[in-house]
Parts: sequence; C-alpha cells; structure tokens
Amino acid sequence: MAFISTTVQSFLSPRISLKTNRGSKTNISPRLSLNENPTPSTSKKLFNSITKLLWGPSLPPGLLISTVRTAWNSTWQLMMSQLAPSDPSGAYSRPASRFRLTSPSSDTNNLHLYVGLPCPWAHRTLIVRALKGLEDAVPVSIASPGLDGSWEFRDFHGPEREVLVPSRDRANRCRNLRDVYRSRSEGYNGRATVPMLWDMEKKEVVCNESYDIIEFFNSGLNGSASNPDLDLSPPWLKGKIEDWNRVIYPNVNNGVYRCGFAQSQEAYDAAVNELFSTLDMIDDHLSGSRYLCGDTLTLADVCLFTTLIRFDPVYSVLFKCTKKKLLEYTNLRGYMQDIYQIPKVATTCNFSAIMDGYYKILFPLNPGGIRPVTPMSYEHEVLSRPHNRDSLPVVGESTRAYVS
Ligand SMILES: N[C@@H](CCC(=O)N[C@@H](CS)C(=O)NCC(=O)O)C(=O)O
Repeated sequence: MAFISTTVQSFLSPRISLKTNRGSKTNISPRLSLNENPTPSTSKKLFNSITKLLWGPSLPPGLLISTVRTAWNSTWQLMMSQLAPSDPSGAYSRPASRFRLTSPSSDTNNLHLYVGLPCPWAHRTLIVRALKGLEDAVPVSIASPGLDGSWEFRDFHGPEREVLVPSRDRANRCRNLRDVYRSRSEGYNGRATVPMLWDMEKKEVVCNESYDIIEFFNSGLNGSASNPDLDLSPPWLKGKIEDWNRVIYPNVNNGVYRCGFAQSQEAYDAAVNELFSTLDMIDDHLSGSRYLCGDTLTLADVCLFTTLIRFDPVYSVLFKCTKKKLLEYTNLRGYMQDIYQIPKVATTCNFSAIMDGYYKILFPLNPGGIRPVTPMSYEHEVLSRPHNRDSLPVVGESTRAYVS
C-alpha cells in the first residue's frame, strides 16, 4: 500500500465547466476520488455529454485513443513517481524505515502493535506474535486502507470470522495512523507505515521496521509470551537465516514490488527475472528440506511465507509476476500449505482484506478498481489439504512445538 498525495487526488477531480443546451454555464464536479467509482450511469452520461459537446454524436476512435493515451501516460507517471519512488532507470527503490529497534529500552508492559491486514510486512509481525503467544502481552489495532492509500481505523461489521478483521484504534482512539504517529512528543511528518510498534506509556513509536519487530517478538518478550520456548532464530541458524534474507528480501519480498512498481520495461525485466530465478532456486532447495534452514521453522520462513500467500491472488495479476503461478512450483506450494497449517497462522491470513487492499487501493495499477475473484486454490479448505512435507527426511533437531 502506499501514499498518494492529495495533489494527485485533486488533479484527478477537476471541476469541469460545461455549456448547457440553454447556453448558460454550469459547473460539474464529478468528485472522482482515487478509488471511488461513480456509478457507471453517471460517468457514462458525463462522458457522453462531453464528447457530444466536443465532437458531435460520434468520436473518431483514433483521436480518442491517442488523446486518452497521452493524458493517461502523463497522469500515470505523475502518480507512480509519488506512489513508488524510483531511481533514474525506473527501478522501484523502497524508502528506508525511520524508527529502528537497535536496543529495545521500552517497558515491555506498555506495547501496542499497529498493523494492516493486506500488508505483507505487517503480516510477519502478526504471525510471530501468534506463534510466540504474545496476543495478551502485545494488543493489536488493525487499520484499514483508506481511499487515498493511508491507513485509517474502522470497525469491521460483518459475519463472525475465523480470521483477524479490521478494528478501531484500541490504544489511542485516533481516526487514522497518521494521527498516531503525529501524537508522539516530537511530532512526525513522514510516512505513516505499518507495522508500527508503539509505547503507550511514553507515547512514542518504538519501531516501524518489520524485521526488527519480529526479532524482538521472537526473543525480547519471553517473560510475557505463552510459548517462550519456541525460538525462530536459534543461535546456530542465525548465519543461515541471514544468508536467506539477503537473497529473499531483494528478489522476492521486495522483488514483487520491484515488478509491480517498475517504471520502465528494463526495470521490470530485471526484477521479474531475478524474482523467478530465485523462486526456481528455492523450490529446488525445498525438494530436500522441509523449511529454508532444515527441519526448523525460522524467521526466514515467516518472511517468505507472507509473500507466497499473496502471490497468485495478487502479485501474479496486479504486479505482473506472470512467468509462473506459485502453484506450479510443487515444493513451494506444499511449503506454503505446511506453514499455513501451523496452528494460528491461518487466522492471520484474511484474503478478503488482502484482495481489497491491493486491488481497490493501488489505483494507478488497477484504475477500474475491479477486484478479481480469489483463486480457488487459495481457499481455506484447499490450503488445509495434506501437503506431505512432514515425510521429508529429518536432518537435524526438529522444532515441532509451535504452540503451547
Ligand atoms: N520496511 C518496512 C515497510 C513497511 C511498508 O512499506 N508498509 C506499507 C504497507 S505494505 C505502508 O504502510 N505504506 C504506507 C505509506 O507508504 O504511506 C517494513 O518492513 O516494516
């Protein structure tokens, strides 16, 4: 998800002056926001009136296409430059997180976690929080993407679900995440991203970098965790975990964004090739290893999982990661199901929120705002089928005690 400035929004919502057939001038404000679609009949009527005024009853198709293409290309470049900062070659470059957790000094009794369900980075923190049994120690507020791409708080009104759903701000009662960031004593004007760990006593952002947060959840809160014995980053695997992260972060986690937000063909080609050659390599590795680092689930698996679980429903379509469907990878597919079936993980995967979050909010990539149907193979019942990953030969000490 990303921020799109209100400048762009007002650029897209011009006031149009039209002459009525009685000759008087009238102002029509179509009130098009970034994601709001006017009812088809209203927009169609408006479009018809404009074309009739300009060209009479029939608009030459060549002219229509070239005019719209020029206008759309310029608008798209403008929006993308705000949505997705890029280097001179058109390659997406993700901004660095502002609040890092080098040595956590916060009182661990006063922590609150802010997340959004569509976000893969926030998803990491929800999974580790669940596996470590930190739900009571670290309460959570779940933001929803607003129409301008920022995060806001709304209650979820829908049927009882087996998955996490959006909520109000339970810690600060703010209407949006920007206000929470701004309420810190020194104020804040930067990107209001999720995940964000908040100190309720000091009224301060503790951290807004997902990897720092999951490392902290894994080892820094064992005194209040209900599953303190689970170690997702044991000392003897730290080197291996780092090696995997060095490959998976740029080529897969951020790699899908580099495909989707590329602003030149060259930048897209490079990103998509690196993405799929890395997936090929991981799939091969997983033919003989249950998880990335052997028989033990680690933080590296959590990070890979949150990208895989969005792959076919979102990245394959919206971000043009089209070379292969994830489900064509035999080992990655079983691996994803294996992690999905670890108790409590499925409750962190809200596909409806994920699909809405990407297809309805990333306007420049999906201007019509139509949300495709979730692939059947990502339905809970299908993801819960046997994966047979547990029959792979065990090569070391196994960590099976995920949840107490
Ligand atoms: N490096 C950060 C990335 C977080 C991030 O980009 N979050 C997105 C949602 S997927 C966000 O909140 N964007 C809002 C914005 O850019 O204004 C992390 O890993 O925590």
